[in-house]
Amino acid sequence: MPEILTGSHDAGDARFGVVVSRFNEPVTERLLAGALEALEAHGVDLDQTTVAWCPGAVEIPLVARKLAGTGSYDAIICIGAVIRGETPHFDAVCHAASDGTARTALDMGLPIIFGVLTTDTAEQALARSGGKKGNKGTDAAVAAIEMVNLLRKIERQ
Ligand code: INI
Repeated sequence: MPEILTGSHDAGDARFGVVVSRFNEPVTERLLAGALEALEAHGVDLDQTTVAWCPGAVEIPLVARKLAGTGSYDAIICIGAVIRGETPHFDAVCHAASDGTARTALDMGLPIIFGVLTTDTAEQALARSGGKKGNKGTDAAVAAIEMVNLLRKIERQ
């Protein structure tokens, strides 16, 4: 029988940093609210949580890297909203945000969770930030908790 490793959704004593961008703030503040609610619901003490606001999605990876470098967090949750309809350089912004967060995770050996919406329209972004299609901020927070627990299990092997 193979050994199966999974990460639970019980946050325990884990500490989280959240990077959130101001661009499309009506959306990102809803994503942030979803993330913080989920962290609290899974046992995180929000007094031990840091939220860092940055200008746009392009800036998220550097802020995530700086937070990760402090050694104070078990995972970093990145929150942003890139909307194609309002973004001539949509692809460039999306790539900078997604490649940068992925590289930061590998470089720092820490879960850096990509809770950045990339949608064609503002309506789609609102639907995914606490509307009909759920809340990507909530999903990102739950993924962060799961990853912390999975990596802890692997490190204990
Ligand atoms: N940043 C976003 O987070 N979302 C967007 O939709 C967006 N648009 O539309 O351009 C956006 N641009 C700003 C970018 O992230 C940087 O802040 C800016 O280029 C300065 O580096």
